[in-house]
Amino acid sequence: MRKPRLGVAVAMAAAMLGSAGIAQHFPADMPAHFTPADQSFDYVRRVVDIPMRDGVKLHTVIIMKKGTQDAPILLERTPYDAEGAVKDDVPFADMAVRPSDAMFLDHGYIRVYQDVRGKYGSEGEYVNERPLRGPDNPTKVDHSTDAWDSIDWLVKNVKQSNGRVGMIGTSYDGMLVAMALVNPHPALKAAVPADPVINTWMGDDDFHGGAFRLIGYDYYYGQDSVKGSAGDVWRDTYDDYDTFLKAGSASGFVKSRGLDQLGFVNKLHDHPSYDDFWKAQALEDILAKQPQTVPTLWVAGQWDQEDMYGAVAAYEATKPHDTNNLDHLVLGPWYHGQWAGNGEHLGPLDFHSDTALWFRQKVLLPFLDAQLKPGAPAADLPPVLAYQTGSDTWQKLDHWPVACASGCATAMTPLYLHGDFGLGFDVPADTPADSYISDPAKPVPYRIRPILSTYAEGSTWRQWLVDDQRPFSDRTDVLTYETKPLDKPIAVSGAPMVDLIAATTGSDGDFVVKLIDVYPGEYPQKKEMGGYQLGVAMDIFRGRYRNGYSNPQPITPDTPLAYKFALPNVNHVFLPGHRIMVQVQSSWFPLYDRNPQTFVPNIFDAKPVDYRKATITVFHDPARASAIELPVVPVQQ
Ligand code: PG9
Repeated sequence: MRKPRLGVAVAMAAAMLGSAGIAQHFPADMPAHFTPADQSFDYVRRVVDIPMRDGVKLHTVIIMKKGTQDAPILLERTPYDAEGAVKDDVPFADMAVRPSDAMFLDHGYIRVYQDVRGKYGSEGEYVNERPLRGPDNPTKVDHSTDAWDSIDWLVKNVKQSNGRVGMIGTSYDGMLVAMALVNPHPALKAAVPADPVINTWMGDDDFHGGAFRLIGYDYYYGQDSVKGSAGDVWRDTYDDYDTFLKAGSASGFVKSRGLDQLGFVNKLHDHPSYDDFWKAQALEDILAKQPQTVPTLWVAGQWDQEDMYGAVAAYEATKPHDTNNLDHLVLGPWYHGQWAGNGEHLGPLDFHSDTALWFRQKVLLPFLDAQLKPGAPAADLPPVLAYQTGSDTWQKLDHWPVACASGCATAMTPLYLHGDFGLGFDVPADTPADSYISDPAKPVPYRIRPILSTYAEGSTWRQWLVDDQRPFSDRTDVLTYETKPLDKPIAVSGAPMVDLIAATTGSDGDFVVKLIDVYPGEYPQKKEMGGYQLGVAMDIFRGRYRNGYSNPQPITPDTPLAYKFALPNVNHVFLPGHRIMVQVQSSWFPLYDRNPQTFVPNIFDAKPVDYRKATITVFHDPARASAIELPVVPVQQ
């Protein structure tokens, strides 16, 4: 081979050295795996992939303080990122986890977080709220078996464990606790389902009174379109009132954003009524058929804007079969999940102490210690611990509800709508009915506009249930009734029942009824609360379901008909000088989809032509008395 010229030779040599030559001289600054030097940290963090019975491995993070021995495990299963729940780059356990979890680590617990199938680090398929095995789930696995397999592995493989496991979680995670109570592992000794999703059709996240909660679409997009989190569905208007009005029906919104690629979004559309699909999953019914073996603390928030139904419904369903008094209910003055945060305030309400911290230290921890630490004292816990809003006191109760229509020691007390927009405990005189026009083109907003998307920065979603209802009380499409100022306190403990006699010119329609505590016009204790209209219990009912949630039927136009439905549970005292108010309206947008007010088979698919104005008439004469049945109870001094 002939020798190349010098210049060419230099160029060839440089090319031959190529990237290998550079790599030798410039090693990468980034190691393949960085291992933090964490020897001085006061905790141990371990990440494991736990095999389930079908071979799928679930990603699990275990954290405990160094020196932890013979300790109980507190397990949380979640679709919201187990690794994200435990930082790995801070030196102290108390900084590595949420403050509410730090308490457990400080008290010698082993805290475990696990990604559910198909989310974040876990293998397998993600099915939203995967139903328990049965008609809606023909496979061999569900969240009950996954909890069982995980607990089994943990007690056998975490050498610091004392063999006793508790489960805790809020919302979706609370639902996972409730599911683990179905055929529970013998090592599961305590359960804390907090604000759990128990029946998403009957009053938790997706439907209330048969009306569909449009705001769930951000959640399903965020959770179900990717393995991690996708964030919010895109918007081209700042105000969600405009966004959803522009989209038309729920299906209009779904199609405009491509959400029909998501399995659960389609299931919602295909099952608008309370059919066998939902009935088979109703956790309160499933649990009521289970022998109750695990001490359970159901935690509910009076102003839970997401899952206000679940905890109380599950407690009420299981309690009659709970011969060993294993079940307890705590009802706090909280928004969704606030029990784990700061409980001094909610919106403008000031509780004068941290109700959530008190609950965690004085109720939750003693309850778990008693079940999970052999030798710990029994917790002094009544069947029901309910915060009474209005008086701002905790009350120990023997049962829940205290008053109800049947089966309670105390019966309900009707509070009647009167003429001249009055409200009182007497049967109304023969007064003419009141009417309003409900226009689907101008639905009543559920919050003051602009309404930011639910989880957007700056959104007041968490506290909206305590928003001042005054801006709505004088709308011409809202009927507002109120008592005179009270001369003595009136305490309510249970679920108020709406008993409305109304007619509409349409063939379908919604009724939103709000039970409100009106503060005195001047309120020296807190000036800005003067005249405040505080929603105590508010909900919606879709008229097509007046003969049953499985039986949608058109409304006969222009005919007085009875609309009966339950409002959320309350434990409240209306104080002297306050008034009780009831507001009635026919939309609550865009929290709930608009009722077209023309009967169509599936409201998700309503066409523009179906949305029509209707005149609604509410009656209050002796033969057609409309009332809110209140669970009035003696005032505790
Ligand atoms: N309430 C939330 C949820 C929304 C939709 C479906 C399931 C759960 C949650 O906080 O988990």
